[in-house]
Parts: sequence; structure tokens; C-alpha cells
Amino acid sequence: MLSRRQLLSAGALLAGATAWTKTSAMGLPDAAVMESPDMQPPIFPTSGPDYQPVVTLNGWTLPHRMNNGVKEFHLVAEAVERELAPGSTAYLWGYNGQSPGPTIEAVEGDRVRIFVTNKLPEHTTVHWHGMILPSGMDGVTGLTQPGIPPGKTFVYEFDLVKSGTFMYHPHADEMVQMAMGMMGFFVIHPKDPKFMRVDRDFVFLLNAFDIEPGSYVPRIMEMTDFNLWAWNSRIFPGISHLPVAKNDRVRVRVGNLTMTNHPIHMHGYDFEVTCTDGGWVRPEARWPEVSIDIPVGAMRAYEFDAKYEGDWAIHCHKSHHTMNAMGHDVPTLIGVDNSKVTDKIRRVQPDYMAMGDRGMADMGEMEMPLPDNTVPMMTGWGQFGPIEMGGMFSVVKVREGLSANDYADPGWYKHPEGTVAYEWTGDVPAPTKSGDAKTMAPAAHGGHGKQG
Ligand SMILES: [Cu+2]
Repeated sequence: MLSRRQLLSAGALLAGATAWTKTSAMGLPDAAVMESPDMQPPIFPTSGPDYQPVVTLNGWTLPHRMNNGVKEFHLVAEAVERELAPGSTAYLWGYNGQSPGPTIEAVEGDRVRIFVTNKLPEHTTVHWHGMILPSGMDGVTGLTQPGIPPGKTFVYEFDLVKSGTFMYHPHADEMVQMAMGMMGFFVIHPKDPKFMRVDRDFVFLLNAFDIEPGSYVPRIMEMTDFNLWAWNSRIFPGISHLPVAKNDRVRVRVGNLTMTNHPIHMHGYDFEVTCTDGGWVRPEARWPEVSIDIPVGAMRAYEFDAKYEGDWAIHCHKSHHTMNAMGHDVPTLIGVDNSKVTDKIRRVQPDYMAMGDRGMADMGEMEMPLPDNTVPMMTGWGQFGPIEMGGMFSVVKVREGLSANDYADPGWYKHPEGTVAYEWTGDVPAPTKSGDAKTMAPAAHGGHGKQG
């Protein structure tokens, strides 16, 4: 009944990972299915106003078809297997083969018709968060429509009256369905191709799961103590890097559908919030930031000119949110001498390792036996050693000479000589190009910091 085949979509080959559920025989647009958790290339417009398409971290854009001037999309709500990071898979609910669902992209002024097929075991709806539309298209079970029963397809149809960044998610058994990973982005590009144009435009959703180490299904009743903090249902080191060409104008759009706020911090730059899910921020209303708190149920987009090359960390600044599954009831052992009790425990459990008496950094490089389907609490390697992160962490890689729309990983940054922190061995530091090391030392100038 459901035949899947590979095909070219909108001129872009999606890494051989898109299949389709053939429903066109029934008059519905085919439903594309993504089988890969990798970041897919952007889909450029082939008709209508030009725009710079977004790139979804570890995600993809839903292809559409034109039908008498209406853009038609087909979302399928269904159970999915989502790889959170290599070595860890979760059994979630999502759309078209993945959680989150595909990003929907269209243009201000478009009319869209979105078919939603429900393959879940219970009813669902789709709410179009932040969008201006007829009340009956708002997707709230009971209030604006009956739930879409299992096996049925409903149609949402409306005009896109304003550009911006929006989200979609169920408004039906919301606690369960969002805890299971049902959400996606809806980006409406401005009709004027020059308005708010950028060179690279990244989108990702913040989401959180409570999955016991060794198991696969989130605990849907959890309210606060989540153990997996994810971007687009991925955890570090499974999150895509953000490759950027030097001097690109870059936008990063971050939506929060978790149960708590997340201060997203990016190193190396200051930037300005240019869009919320309420709309574009006027230039005179913007202010500089280096961390942007993303409130619950909200979206913030920020922009910067990629002037500074390097490998710049981007992460949630809540330090527990850059950890993978961990026990929160582990006692603090800093300064405790474990050696005697360790000897005793090893008599019955020879693999036992005492942890935490010097801090937890040892976790970053150790190979400890873990339950199946579980990645270490802090992990990932950079060119200088273990990165000791997990959860909501990635790297913005700003490089000279990346070609436009090249999103391949450029590898680690080659730091110019003399620009990496180093161990002091008692030698007099050599003068650097930007000034004499001795005259730059504040002490030499009584703190005035004049440069020579
Ligand atoms: Cu956070």
C-alpha cells in the first residue's frame, strides 16, 4: 500500500534520505519521509519571490506542490525512531519520519493548504503558533475543531499574512504529545526578497526528554527533572555544527517548547535580537546581547556579521543543560577521600570506580560501562581533548572561503600561530603582531592598558 521511492525534490538531492508515502493517487500531496537525522541542504524556491532558505539543525524542509496557486503540504503525525546522538535512539512521536517535524517554508502572501494525516494511536491537531489566521484554523481540540481521529486526514488552509518565524505543535493531549517530541518550525519569508535578507539562516527548537538510561521511551509525566536537553531532538555530540563563511550575515532562530527557559549563549560575538514569534524587531528597538534567554513557548532570532574566524561554542548557559543523562541524587564528593571505601566495594564489584572526589571532569575522557542506548553524561572530543559537554551544545565554525550554501563540516579551526592559550614555562612571552607583549601588560602602564 505504501510504496517509498527516492526522488529529486525541488532540484535538491536530499542526501538520498527522503522517501515518500505515495498518497497522490488519493488526491493528496505525497508525504515526504526523512530517514536521516543529518542536517539536510536548504531547498531554494523555484517559483514566486526569491528568498534565502533556512537550514534546520539535524533537520529538513518539507517539500510542497503547487495546486492552482495554493502551496500544498502533507504532514503525517506518527511514531518515529529518532537518533538522539550516535549510540542513543529514542522512540518518539513526530512528523514524516522524524522528531521534530520538517520545517515548513513559504512566503508572505502565499495561500497554503496543509493536509495532516494522523497515524498516532490517539487524536491530534496542529496549532500554528504565532500565526495570524482564521480562528477555525488555529488547531485547538474542542475549541476550534474536533481532534483528528487516528487514521483520518484533516485540512488546514489559510493565507500567510505576515512574514516571520512560527512554530507548529499539537493542541491535543498536549502534555503527552509534546513530551513525545511533536513540534516543528514554520518560517514565512518576506515578500520583499531584500527585507531582512541574510546569507545563512539556521533554525532549531529546544526540547527536553526524560529517558531512563538503557530505555527508549520518554517518561511523559515528568514535569521538571528532565535528563536529556536537546536541540531538535538531538544531544551533543549529535548536534550539527553551524558552518559559516567569514563576513556572512547570519541569523539563528531558536524556539523553546520545553518546560523551562534556556539562556542561549554564543561565544566570540555580540549580536542583536531581530525577530520574535510576534514579528520582526524594529532596528531602533534592538539591543546587544551575548546570551539570549528563550522563554517557554517563545522564539528568539538573533543576527550577527561573522567577522571573527574560529570555533565558537554555542550552548545553553544552564550548566546542567549541557550534560547528558545523569543521576541528580549523586552526593557531592569533592574533597572526600574515597580510597578506603573503593577498596571494599571492589572486592564485590571489581569494575567499580570512585567518582567526583576531584570534581567531575574525569567523566569527559573515561570509558565506563554504560547501559545500552545511553551516551556519556559529558563527552565529545575537540582538537585539544575532551570537550566535556552534552545536551544543548554545538559549535559555530566561522571560516574564510566557505562557498555560499556550503554546510559541510570544515573541520577544526587552524588557529594562527601565537593565538592559543598556552602553558607558561618561565620564558619571557614573545612579542605578538598586535603589539609588544610587555607594553600590553596592564601593570606596565599602571592599568591604563595603552598599546604600543
Ligand atoms: Cu537550557
